[in-house]
Amino acid sequence: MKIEKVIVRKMKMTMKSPFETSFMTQQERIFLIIEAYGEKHVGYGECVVSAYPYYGEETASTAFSIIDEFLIPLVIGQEFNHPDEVNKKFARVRRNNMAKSAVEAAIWDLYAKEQGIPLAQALGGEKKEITVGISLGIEDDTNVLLESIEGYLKQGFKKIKIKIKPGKDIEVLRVIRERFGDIALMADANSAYSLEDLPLFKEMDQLNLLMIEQPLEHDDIVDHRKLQSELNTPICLDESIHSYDDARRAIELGSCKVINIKVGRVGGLSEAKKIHDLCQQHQIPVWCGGMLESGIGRAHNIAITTLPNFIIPGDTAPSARYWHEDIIEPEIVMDDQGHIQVSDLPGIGYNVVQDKLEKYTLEKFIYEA
Ligand code: OSB
Ligand code: MG
Repeated sequence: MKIEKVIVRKMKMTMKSPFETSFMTQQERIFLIIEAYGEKHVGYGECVVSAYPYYGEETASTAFSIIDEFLIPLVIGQEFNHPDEVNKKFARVRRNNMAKSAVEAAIWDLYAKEQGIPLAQALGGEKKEITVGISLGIEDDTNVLLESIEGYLKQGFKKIKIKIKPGKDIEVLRVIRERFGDIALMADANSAYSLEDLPLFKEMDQLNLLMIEQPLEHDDIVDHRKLQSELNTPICLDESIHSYDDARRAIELGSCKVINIKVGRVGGLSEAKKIHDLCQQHQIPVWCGGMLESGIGRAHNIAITTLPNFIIPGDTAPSARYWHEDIIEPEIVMDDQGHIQVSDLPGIGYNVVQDKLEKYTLEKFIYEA
């Protein structure tokens, strides 16, 4: 497979409603879409950045700069037998995982299309459908959150994840437990706490949560180990895991019992698969996290979730939860049991609608071999 041409688009899409986390509120999504052209097909990848370096250090501008200056020169005009080779080529560039992942994902899609097989199959996945939950932002009024949880449970979502921050945590979780009983419930702190909050986590430990996601610092695995040793509730790491070796070290230390695999955060599908396999060997269940993606990133998430150790419902909710209109066709839909069917069409398995892609494109850059 030769990469004949690459197009990078700076995109802007506005979500139906604002999404509040412990680090910011966002409604406008600024991100990148990559198109990788072979002789006959085009593969798509999404760079799951935002305009701000508040979740991780990358932004749409830094990712564009790394892709433009360093990553495209490593792939343009090059011949690849398999997308795993892209991951190896990019290894010399330190970090910048969301930038790497976007280019690599486009090449994975191109590869699967050239093979005439679904991306899920190219990755070694066997599930025909995946099961998903929903990630809900912080609400000023807890009643608003309760009403929306009620609606999402009726729609069929199999896991409720709420965002927490200091002052908006234990009480909210308690009220949800009281109202909805034994639902699959978890909390994501996005690094808003420290070990000094141990008494708070001890209380949370009484609520039978599925897990607590990334309670402590974004780059920590030592304090998380201390916290995990004090709790029965599994700790799930998100921000702290950027690579196979990060996952290996966190598992070795006992810093978590679950890992959230985000393709962008770990630098691509090849690395995500390696982390999946490692976790499977160590009986660490994984699930696929989300970054408020458009349909393109969402399709990649569905494909990786077909691997067998993605046991816990992920954050890949259907298109309509985020967008008035998505840029793919058909949109991603979920049945009333929280299932999304895996497409059996080649590559990501969804058509990218050209006029919608153009409609949300702020700037477009073309690279030719
Ligand atoms: O920590 O998982 C996170 C969204 C943006 C940045 C970080 C996170 C999230 C989510 C939303 O939880 C997941 C989604 O619905 O895509
Ligand atoms: Mg998270």
